[in-house]
Amino acid sequence: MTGIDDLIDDLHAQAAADRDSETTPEVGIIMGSDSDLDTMAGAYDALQELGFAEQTNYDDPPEARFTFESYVVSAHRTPDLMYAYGETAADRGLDVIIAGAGGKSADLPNMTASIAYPLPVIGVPVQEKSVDSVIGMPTGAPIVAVDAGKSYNAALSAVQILAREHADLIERLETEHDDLRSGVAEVSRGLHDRGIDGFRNRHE
Ligand code: AIR
Repeated sequence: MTGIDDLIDDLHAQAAADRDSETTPEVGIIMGSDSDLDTMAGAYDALQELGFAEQTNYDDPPEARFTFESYVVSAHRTPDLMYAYGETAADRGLDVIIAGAGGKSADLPNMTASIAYPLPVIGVPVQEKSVDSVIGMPTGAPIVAVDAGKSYNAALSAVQILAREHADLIERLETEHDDLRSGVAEVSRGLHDRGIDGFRNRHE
């Protein structure tokens, strides 16, 4: 069984390893519980669509140039792991963190933002009732956040941040946006040309 101390030790060892930034994940996805996974999977979908690969072994990066990693880190059950993750994030090569938590005490995003500062953290309130606790930060302690459940947008925002440094990501974001526009065009024409009944029954 993996203990929390082992996870914490691994994070510190990775931070000390001083790896080339091309071999480390650019984006870290963390969530308060594995029960958040369905909601946080939107970030996974967006990153995959933008050509990011998941790095599951820090010492053995995938071939893709851009990668992300994912962990469960609970602000309340494992505050020591949260602290270690935030504290080592920049030295481990991360450029941006996407942090999701649910419930009324959704403190992982806001606390990680404070610990990892000045690394940007994008908070995802997993439920509507989590919004206030994710975004309610005092002056001088910033967090960027998306609406409840919008982890897909959190990933797009993360890639927008990365794209300031990596021009080829701009093109991927533009292609993503063009696909979105084509999708609207397709349903718009379908709705108009088939009419409402025809559109509703189009798969029959
Ligand atoms: N949570 C986990 N540790 C601290 C907090 N606030 C959040 C999780 C999840 C919710 O509590 O992010 O959305 C319920 O977690 P669980 O594990 O009981 O399903």
